[in-house]
Amino acid sequence: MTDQPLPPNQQRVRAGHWPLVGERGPRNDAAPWSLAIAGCVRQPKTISLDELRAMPQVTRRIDVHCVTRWSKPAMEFSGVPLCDLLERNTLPMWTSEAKFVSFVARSDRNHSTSLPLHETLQLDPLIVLQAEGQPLATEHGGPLRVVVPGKYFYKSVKWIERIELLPQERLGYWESEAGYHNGADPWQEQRYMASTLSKQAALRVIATRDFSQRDLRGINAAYRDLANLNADHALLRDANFQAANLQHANFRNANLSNAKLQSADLREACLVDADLEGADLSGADLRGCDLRGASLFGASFREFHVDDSRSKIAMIDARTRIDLPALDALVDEQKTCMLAALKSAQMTNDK
Ligand SMILES: Nc1nc2c(c(=O)[nH]1)N[C@H]1C(S)=C(S)[C@@H](COP(=O)(O)O)O[C@H]1N2
Ligand SMILES: [Mo]
Repeated sequence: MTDQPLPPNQQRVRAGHWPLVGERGPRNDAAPWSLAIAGCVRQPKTISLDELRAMPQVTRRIDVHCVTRWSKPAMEFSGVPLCDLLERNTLPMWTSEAKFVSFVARSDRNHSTSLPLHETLQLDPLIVLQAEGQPLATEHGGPLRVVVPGKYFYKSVKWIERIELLPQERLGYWESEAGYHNGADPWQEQRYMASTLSKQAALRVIATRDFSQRDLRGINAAYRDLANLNADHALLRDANFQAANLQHANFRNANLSNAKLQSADLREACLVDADLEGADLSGADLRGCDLRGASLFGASFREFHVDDSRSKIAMIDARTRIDLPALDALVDEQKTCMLAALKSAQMTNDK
């Protein structure tokens, strides 16, 4: 099972490692846990946690693929199949108006996501109570979460409290707030919505070299000269900076998750406190670059899926600043390569 190929541009996390993404805990609420099924149903129902625990449990191995490019294949989850709760095999509990399913969390922002009903029935999500043989940890959605096979993990809501059947689509939190693709198919790389920025608008803002505070998701700035760019607090998720000149650029606190920075020239650039989750920095020039406080889950510094001898590796020197503990967020092969690069940079310095 572990030899199966991963979806494009995903990387396997270290064994025993399960990254924490998004909200860290449920809403503070003394009420006992339960799951409500409501909306276009013949009869709304609420199932208590104890009732869920008493129902027949199934154990399944499900591949987890996060949009920020880490994967954890064949995780073992146990719980109750949603289709059992929806009584698919007896008299379905939904009415003919039901076309979509919205999953709502018991969390401060009422985090949610949704799927078309027909896809939900095909994918048969699991209402999970246990992961890897243990009760589900609170930060991973315990005591109960949804796990939807075959979709990026943002379709799997932690601390599920309510499942609503709807006649119309109601976009979820990441899909409406952050431009995540509503399809979420990892095999088709449906990560983000296409950028809404026109090419002309992109060129205009590139000419100003001031991206600070702006929402420029998905902007295409590949090969551009953006030396001294100010991108402080900019929203640059999924942006393309391949081979761009970004010398002395300021990306402090910028969101660069899944940005393409392959072979970018980031000499003396500031990436302090930037979100680099899933960013691709392979072959980037990071000499004198400051990455302290940057979040690096799923980031890469070296090309993968190519033979070792020719893979492009980020360039660093003794002035590159990076928190060693932050490297723990990298997958094994990336961490090893960065540690080796840091060590040899240090040795050059010592001479
Ligand atoms: N309630 C809630 N569920 C959520 C999220 C969230 O922020 N809040 N984030 C989603 C995303 S983007 C991912 S990748 C997974 C992460 O689950 P984990 O922290 O258990 O790895 O949860 C998903 N479900
Ligand atoms: Mo995610």
